[in-house]
Amino acid sequence: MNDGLKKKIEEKLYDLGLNTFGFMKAENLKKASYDYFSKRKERDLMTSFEETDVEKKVAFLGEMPGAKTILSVAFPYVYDTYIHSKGYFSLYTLGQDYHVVVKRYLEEVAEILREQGYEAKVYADNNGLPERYIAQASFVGDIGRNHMLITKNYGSYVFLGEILTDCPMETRERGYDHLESHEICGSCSNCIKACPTSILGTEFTQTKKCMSYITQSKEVTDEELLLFKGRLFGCDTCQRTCPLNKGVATSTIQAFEPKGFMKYPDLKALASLTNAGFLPYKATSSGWRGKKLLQRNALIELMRRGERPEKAWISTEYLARYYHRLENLFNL
Ligand code: B12
Ligand code: SF4
Ligand code: SF4
Repeated sequence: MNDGLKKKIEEKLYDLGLNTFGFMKAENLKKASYDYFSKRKERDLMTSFEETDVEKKVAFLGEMPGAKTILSVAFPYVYDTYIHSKGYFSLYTLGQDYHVVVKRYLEEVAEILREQGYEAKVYADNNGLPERYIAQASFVGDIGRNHMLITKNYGSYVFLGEILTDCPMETRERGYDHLESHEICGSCSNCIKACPTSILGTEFTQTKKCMSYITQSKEVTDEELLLFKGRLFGCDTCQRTCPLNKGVATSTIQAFEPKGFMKYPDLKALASLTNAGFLPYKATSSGWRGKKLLQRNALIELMRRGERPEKAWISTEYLARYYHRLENLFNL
């Protein structure tokens, strides 16, 4: 085992201001994943978002055949939980794009392993790893009834990132037998009651009914348009209502500091975005779905408030379609 190297990695993480992390054996993840996904398939719980062939689904570990250890790290992102009453972006989108930020931090740590001749790959979100499971297995936190990974220090307001390496290290880990009991929640059911589309309370299989997914979808139904209720991108309802998020520590990661235009969005500026005007939004975690989605979502909020957008803003056929549907829906 590489106790010295592990200590060096831990020190580096603390130096970077990251104090919530854990290690698990790659082999244990492979076994648990195969077992877990086979059971989900048997129970017909696989979603259309997922690879349904279990062999292919666990192939992520094939990316590094000699992988020995996975490091899971939580990145706190919330500065404060302020909400703008005239349309708001979800808290996770307010700063610089987390895919870029998390990878940048983890690359610094991975370098320590590479310098010693080990392989090290970094991951953040857009990958096949079951990131929440890895984090709970390596004691980074517990999974609540809202399906979020909840840490002691920062509650659920954390992003997750990982390093996969062929360096063997001492680990402290657990299985998943206890997962569905959500012990961390006690008798609370706030999130189940608060969820606008009532999808909590069972295994999270109705992912397409999650408002986070809906606000990021290019096409939505009239019924869904009525559920936006101020949301411009993402949904925080099941986290805002969670008592385990009260009084938690805030982020010190500067890149996640909320940008003014995200914290206090100007709906008119958003609805009439030009390509150049979109660039600052593109650099945040709300950018990846493109300009027209942000314009469409601003239009929804403006018209929900009874305001008529200027004709010049309805610059594409896509926006015109939504404009006419919203006119009818809100009787404008
Ligand atoms: C697809 C996706 C979505 C989809 C579907 C979500 C879903 N639950 O499946 C949508 C768009 C709806 C979404 C929404 C959000 N997401 Co998202 N999403 C993902 C993504 C890319 C894949 C998730 C996935 O594979 N789901 C399939 C199911 C099976 O897994 P799961 O819910 O993640 O975790 C369950 C399993 O671990 C399971 N489990 C139980 N036992 C076992 C045993 C084994 C062996 C295994 C493998 C699993 C397992 O229990 C867990 C809880 O239900 C992950 C990144 C990643 N690679 O993991 C981010 C991720 C889960 N999302 C994240 C975030 C921040 C969000 C939002 C909060 C964003 C927002 N504010 O709008 C919401 C939260 C909604 C919610 N209550 O879960 C973070 C979560 C951080 C955290 N603290 O938990 C992640 C980890 C991204 C990241 N790197 O930070 N997301
Ligand atoms: S993010 Fe919103 S819609 Fe999705 S589960 Fe949580 S409360 Fe429900
Ligand atoms: S709101 Fe209550 S039930 Fe939901 S995750 Fe938080 S503690 Fe658990």
